[in-house]
Amino acid sequence: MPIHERLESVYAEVLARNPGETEFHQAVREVLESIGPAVGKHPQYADAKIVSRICEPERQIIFRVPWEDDRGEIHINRGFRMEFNSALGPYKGGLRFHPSVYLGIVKFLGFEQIFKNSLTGLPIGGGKGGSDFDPKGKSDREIMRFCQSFMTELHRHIGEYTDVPAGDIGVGSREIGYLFGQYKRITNRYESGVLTGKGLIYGGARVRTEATGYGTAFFVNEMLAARGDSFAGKTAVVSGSGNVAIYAIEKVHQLGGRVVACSDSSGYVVDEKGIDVELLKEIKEVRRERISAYAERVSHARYVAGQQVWDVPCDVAMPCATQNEITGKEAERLVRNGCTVVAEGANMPTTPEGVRLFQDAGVAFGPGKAANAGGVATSALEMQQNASRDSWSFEYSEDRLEDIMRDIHTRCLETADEYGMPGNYVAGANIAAYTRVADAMLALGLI
Ligand code: NDP
Ligand code: 2IT
Repeated sequence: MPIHERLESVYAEVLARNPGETEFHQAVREVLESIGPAVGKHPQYADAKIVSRICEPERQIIFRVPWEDDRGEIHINRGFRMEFNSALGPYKGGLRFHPSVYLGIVKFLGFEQIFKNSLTGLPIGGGKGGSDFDPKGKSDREIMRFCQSFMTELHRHIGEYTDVPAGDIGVGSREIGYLFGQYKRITNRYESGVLTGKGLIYGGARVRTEATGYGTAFFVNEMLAARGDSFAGKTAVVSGSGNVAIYAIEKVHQLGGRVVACSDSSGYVVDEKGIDVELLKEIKEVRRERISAYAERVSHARYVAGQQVWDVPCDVAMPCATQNEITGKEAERLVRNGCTVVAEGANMPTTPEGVRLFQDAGVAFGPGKAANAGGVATSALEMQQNASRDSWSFEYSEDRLEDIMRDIHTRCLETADEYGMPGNYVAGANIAAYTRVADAMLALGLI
């Protein structure tokens, strides 16, 4: 889709200001292509240069993270925090530890987060951070020392009313624990609301661990219901086998579907009887092994090394690993194999060509900023519980999550209808999210 003519110069400026940051360009382009109809309808936004302002982060923090490994050797990593937009609330978004992290990835993730957080309807702005640190193969002590060094700099930039990080790729409850411990030590404050995704014993919230995956499955359930269908008898394929993937699989099974394959960056496993989630948790969360270990333990399962999981036929595809994992080639294969619903548990896992192929083929396509918003939404619920020093039950928290996902789904479809693009979840999500942020920015004046 072309960019609305009034937004062409904004995109040119983003390219010029952020050279080489291809993932950021991609994320901005997708939003600019979608919000064209809103530009004509709301001239007040253009007059206030809202889109240009949204594309420029409020604050970008880059810092050195020195740490010592178990042999006493010193390593230097780079840390980032992108405080992108705080019109709706404190900056909110995860931290990613992965060797591929650089400015372009942190910016794309921070930019996406503004819109995702807006869609939740909750009072959270957009931010993201991380490091090019590779947690794979590191000992527990090394992870702890890295997290302590990372927080030694980050602490001065965050706070429960300022910026509230959480997990993302390579950052789970273990890392959040070490980060929180160091924040508490440096500031001498038990400020629970400064981080989310905490362990239950020190201020965490029930369902936060499960929230992103569960939320994505709830979103698919709504997409199916909107087509008069359900999970009953459906097969699904999930990429990844980390936090989002594991709990997406668990909830798909609870909703009556069957996940027949999942993966990691080395390959994928197929289990036609349905992935055994308890075994998957044992392998990935407790033992931190590779996905190939699943096929070693389950005699009827098979492991395929070095290939993408999208070769496996399915009704529903849920990419839950990383950006750009479904290109045109994978999208074509999924469509050819009969896939009718795709929902992104990961952030931007489908390339623009992939999205176009799905939409042209009539596949229901749920973009990440809508489908995976359950994680950050439950983080906002964690902040709410921390602020009131309360702790909700699992059932109540899960009901809240399901309601939020249903509301996001409805908002996407209603907005797509209102702007003349029925069934287009991408347009619906982007326009609904954008107008909420834009209205808040207008109300707050030129800041
Ligand atoms: P985890 O670190 O728990 O798991 C990541 C999974 O994806 C692993 O199986 C990993 O395999 C695989 N993966 C990561 N990078 C690559 C890569 N470059 N190529 C192939 N496979 C890869 O992360 P999460 O489950 O938390 O995050 C997954 C996705 O979901 C990300 O896009 C994240 O931004 C998004 N997300 C996460 C949320 C959360 O609450 N955690 C919320 C919303 C979105 P391997 O172990 O081999 O690296
Ligand atoms: O991409 C995401 O939404 C996350 N990694 C979760 C962010 C959060 O603050 O819970």
